[in-house]
Amino acid sequence: MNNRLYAQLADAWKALSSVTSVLISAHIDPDGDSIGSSLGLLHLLREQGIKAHILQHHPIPKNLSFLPHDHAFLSYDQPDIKEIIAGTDAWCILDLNAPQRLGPNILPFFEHFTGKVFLFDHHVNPILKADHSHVIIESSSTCEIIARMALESNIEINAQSAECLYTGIMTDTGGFRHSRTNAEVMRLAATLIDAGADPVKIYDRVMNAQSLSSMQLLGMALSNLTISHDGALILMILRKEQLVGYSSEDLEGFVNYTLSIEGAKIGGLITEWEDGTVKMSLRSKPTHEVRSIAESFGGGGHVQAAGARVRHGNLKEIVESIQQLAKI
Ligand SMILES: [Mn+2]
Repeated sequence: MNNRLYAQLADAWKALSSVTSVLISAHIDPDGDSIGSSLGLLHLLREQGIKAHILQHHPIPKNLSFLPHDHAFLSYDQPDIKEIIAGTDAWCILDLNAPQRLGPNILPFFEHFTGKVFLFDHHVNPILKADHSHVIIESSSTCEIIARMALESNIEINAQSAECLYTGIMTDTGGFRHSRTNAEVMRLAATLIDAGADPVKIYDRVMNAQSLSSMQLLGMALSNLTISHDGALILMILRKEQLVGYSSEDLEGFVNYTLSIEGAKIGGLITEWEDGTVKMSLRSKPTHEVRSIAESFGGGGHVQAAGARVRHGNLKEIVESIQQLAKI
């Protein structure tokens, strides 16, 4: 571990723990790391007698609501929110690199905030301006940064905080499987387990939370894959009669299965909805790209993860176009 990377965090904690009230926000579409780091930091601050609350665009997802969060969340539409923010000394922004990622319900408050801003993140190219910026791209997760800040500052990590921080490290490393998984991360996870995080319970609550109907729909989708280009392009297609009674929330994560098939380079989930909209969610291996395909349908995204929605689209024609546009 490069200790120099994390030694600076003791100064951040010193500055942060000298205030009386802190607001914490992370990115829209919350995940294990954004929720885990927000709650992990909240419990560290509250242990020190500092007032701390979380303000975010979306509510806590169902599979993370087991994490201790009593009186943690404020609502952006509660009548006294402006006064609360005006009385806050420091705003900690976690797990995001651009202010827009706070979401439209939070951004206007943030733009008018006059207190100190702290940024803790592990994404590249931070464009959010902060008084105290701690962007450590070598970190597995923002939860790792918060945990190391506590350890560098000789602050005891209480059981509530440990449970939240372990959760984000687990989810951002794909269950200790992705590239940032190393001996140091495993040692940190062990430290959090010693502090009270239960790895078996956390995995079960976070990962085994799919609804039965969602799993049944996945089964149907997997048994009807459309395969072309010698197995390099794999499309999961769901027609409107197959989607009766389902919403796009039920399809969370489906597209990832297309790339887990041996030989797949580009994968996609193409769905046709009752109102005539055809949606596509595309993924590729690092050797390939899908953004240009999404852009040709008026969508966009990242090089390896992009999407588009076509109003009044013809499913058959759209599938054929994707097969022609895919650069394999
Ligand atoms: Mn993260």
